[in-house]
Amino acid sequence: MIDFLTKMPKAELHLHIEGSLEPELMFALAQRNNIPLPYASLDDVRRAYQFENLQDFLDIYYASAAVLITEQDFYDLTWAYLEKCAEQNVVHSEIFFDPQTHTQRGISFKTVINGISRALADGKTQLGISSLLIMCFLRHLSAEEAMQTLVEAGPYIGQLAGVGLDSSELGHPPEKFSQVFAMASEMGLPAVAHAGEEGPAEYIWNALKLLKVKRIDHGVRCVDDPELVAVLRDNHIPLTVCPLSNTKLKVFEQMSQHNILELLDKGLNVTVNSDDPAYFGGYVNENFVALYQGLAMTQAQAVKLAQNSFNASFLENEEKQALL
Ligand code: ES4
Ligand code: ZN
Repeated sequence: MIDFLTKMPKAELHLHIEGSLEPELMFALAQRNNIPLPYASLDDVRRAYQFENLQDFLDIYYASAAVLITEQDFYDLTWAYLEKCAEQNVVHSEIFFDPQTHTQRGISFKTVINGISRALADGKTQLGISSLLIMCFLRHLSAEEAMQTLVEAGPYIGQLAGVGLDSSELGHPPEKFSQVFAMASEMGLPAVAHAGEEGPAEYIWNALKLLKVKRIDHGVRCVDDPELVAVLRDNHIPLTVCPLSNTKLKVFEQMSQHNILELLDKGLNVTVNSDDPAYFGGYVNENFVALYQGLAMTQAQAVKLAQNSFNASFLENEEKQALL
């Protein structure tokens, strides 16, 4: 089964590129750029990566991003992720990046996007991996700052496939960003948003109604509202679910309690994704293996989840066919 899961072609739709920064690369970049780290060893890092909730994780995740300075750093980060994709037969990836994490500390938008984009272009030619880039706004920052970021992205709009919304969910509901998402839509960018990870089903409703999102990232709390589940199902709104992330951040105490297969049974278009693989214990394949080991996922369910990942992608139909 594990061999089957590895070989099965998959798409990933929920991956924060900053969350793919492995401790080894973090140490190497810290040294290259002369940035102090709060860790003396890899063991120290492992001890630090024990989270009680989303905010515990985010504090460490933003601090670690401080080692990313040059365009080459963003290239190296992205390339390392693409090499993992190649190993795991992830043939298409829709990648989030958080420009504000970097512009806030004086790194230019151009440095960030050029480094990531150059690696993605090489990923296509050298590894045969197709990819799209989704720019996320940090919801703990203001709507004005998100709007400024969207304006800054203007010259690079051809390199973007959409916009997203991430970071601390509770207290930062979708409606805070209604204007920003309306502007993005006018610019021709489709939207996704994290909703219903720690936040209530109401945030999923408002992401749909007010932000007009095409997909919900996480969305596992939709089960609290049967009417919402019906709307998600009838409108074929995909959920990009991240099983290892959810157990590491205690959205579910244990994998055996995760509701992804229940959502699949209800007819929802759910997909399996890694979120922040360097922090949560693995890439897409490790997530599939965890569902097999923790939830007794069958081969047929795995195939369905992988098919969903292509169907839920922003690829055109002909592009999807070419990958299958
Ligand atoms: C994130 Cl797991 C998660 N949730 C919300 N925002 C994020 N950014 C990176 N990982
Ligand atoms: Zn996420």
